[in-house]
Formats: sequence, structure tokens, C-alpha cells
Amino acid sequence: MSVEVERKFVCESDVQDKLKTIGAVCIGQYEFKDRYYDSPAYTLTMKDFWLRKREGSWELKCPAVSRTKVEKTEALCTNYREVTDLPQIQAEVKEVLETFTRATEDSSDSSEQERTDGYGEDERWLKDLKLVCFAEYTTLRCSYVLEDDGGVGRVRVDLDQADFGYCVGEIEVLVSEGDDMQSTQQRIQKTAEKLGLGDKKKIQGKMDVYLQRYCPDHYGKLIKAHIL
Ligand code: V4E
Repeated sequence: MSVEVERKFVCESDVQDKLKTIGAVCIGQYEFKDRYYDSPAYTLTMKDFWLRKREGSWELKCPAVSRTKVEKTEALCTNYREVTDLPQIQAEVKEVLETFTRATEDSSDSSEQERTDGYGEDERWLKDLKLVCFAEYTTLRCSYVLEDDGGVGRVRVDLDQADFGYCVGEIEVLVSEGDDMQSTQQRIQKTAEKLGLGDKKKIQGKMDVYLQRYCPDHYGKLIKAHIL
């Protein structure tokens, strides 16, 4: 199972020059659309589970390590387990829904039912689980990789431009569950220093900004629960 360790940063105008200076190589620019799904009561995201369909592929991001509320909100680096096998995603999603909110889900009203209409054949399971799309946006991404620094998994830097007018950078490493997370975070920290990112402040991701702007109720609940 893969674990994505990442740190977000503010994209300054000279970031591409800095990346070239530290020996990062651009591996391409591409565009993708993400659709995120949850129950009308936000059962998945309130447990920090993020289900999405990116250009036809399903992905579930779930917390890789249990952290206290303060650790969660203050940490610069996040660790998320990434599940890409659809049967496994369905099993994990069902478990979260059944464990935490079956009662709440059963009380969904007709307007929520209507919102599940229009799903394709491969999305029938979403309808069965009463999951609806709560966020949808397109990202233009420019990806860089850093020269091999001897650690497990390559350090990658993504510069993202979301179609709702927000830009953010991410330094990330994909490792396996059980690998040394501390040394991975140190490698990310080293890259951040090389890029001159001294800022100790946690940076908002695309989802934070999207929800804050377009889904204030959902956003408020996640902030209150220290998920975002
Ligand atoms: C895990 C998560 C979300 C899912 C989207 O994650 P993110 O890595 O921000 O998106 P993206 O498009 O860069 O995906 P990638 O291509 O890297 O797989 S939305 C919110 N979260 C939780 C979260 C958090 N609590 N804090 C921070 C800094 N980021 C994400």
C-alpha cells in the first residue's frame, strides 16, 4: 500500500527558476478533472477519508497515521494512505459509512436522492451507498522530480493551478506503508529549505479553498472537527 507524504507551499513567481537551480527536472504538464464524493452528512470527509474520481480512475485517500487534533492542524507534512483498487475502496468506504453513520444516512431527503441522478454505469455503487459529488474542479499541473537523494521514493514537486483561481505547490514522496516516515519528512523539509520555503505556516490546499468558497457549511464542519 502506498503512502503519500506531502507538504504544500505557496507558489511564488520564481518557483520554476528555483526548481531548475536545485536540479529539479520537469517531467510534464497535464490537466485533470477531480470529482469528490461523500454522503450528504459528510460522513467520509469528517473521518478524513477523501474519495475521488480522477479522469476515470478511483482513488481513496485515508489518514495513514492517527494524530491528535493539534498535530493534525499544525503539521506541515501530511501522510495519507492511497487506495486505488476499486473493490478495496468500496469495502473501506462501506465500512466507514456503516460504522459511523448508517442512521444519519437513512434519513436523507428526496433532494439528496435527486442529486444522485445522472451517474454513469460504473458509478452505480455510489448511488447504492447514497454518495454524492460535493466538489468538482480541474487542475493544470506542472510536475518536477528531484535528482535521486538516496532515500526511498523520489521527491516530486507539483505546481498546481486550479480552475477556480487558486495556485499551490506540493513537495511529495510516495513510500510504502511501514517505511521510515520521519526520514521521508526530513527529505521533504530539506527540499523545502533548498527552495527557500522557511514559512512555518500551514498552507491551504485546493480542497480547503474550494470548500471555503463554495461549500461553507461543509467547510465549517471540517474546520470545527480539525480535519482541515
Ligand atoms: C487528503 C485531502 C484531500 C484530498 C486531496 O488531496 P490533495 O493532495 O490536496 O490533492 P491533490 O489534487 O494535490 O492530489 P494528489 O495529486 O497529490 O494525489 S482534500 C483534503 N485533504 C486533507 C488535507 C489536509 N488535512 N491538510 C492538507 C495540507 N492537505 C490535505
